[in-house]
Amino acid sequence: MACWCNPGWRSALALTVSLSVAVSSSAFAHSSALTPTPARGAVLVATPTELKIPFDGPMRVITTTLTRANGESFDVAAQAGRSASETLVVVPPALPDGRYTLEWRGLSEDGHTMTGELSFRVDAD
Ligand SMILES: [Cu+2]
Repeated sequence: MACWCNPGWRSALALTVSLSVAVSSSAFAHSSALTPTPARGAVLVATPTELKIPFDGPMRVITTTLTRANGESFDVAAQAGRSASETLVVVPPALPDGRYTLEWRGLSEDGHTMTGELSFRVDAD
């Protein structure tokens, strides 16, 4: 979870981008992501019907990107809400087995850019 209004966080961001999942529960005082569905790191036996990321305040999600570990990307941008919402819902296409990361970027209610990600695995076999 990144909020650009915290100078200390801003300077540390470059070092911690890859650890955004680990720090997502840190106590930054802005709209932040709550427990997603599926859970982070979940292993699913089928494509999830939807990916849900609730927030503790209004978030206007601007971009969503779903990528497979092999670099393949899936078009889910149209699922990003244009107005502020307290839940991001992404309906993925049928996903072959693999590890996936959903990355999102949005504007918190205070106007600051927030980012986050949700990783999971699909293993139908
Ligand atoms: Cu902020």
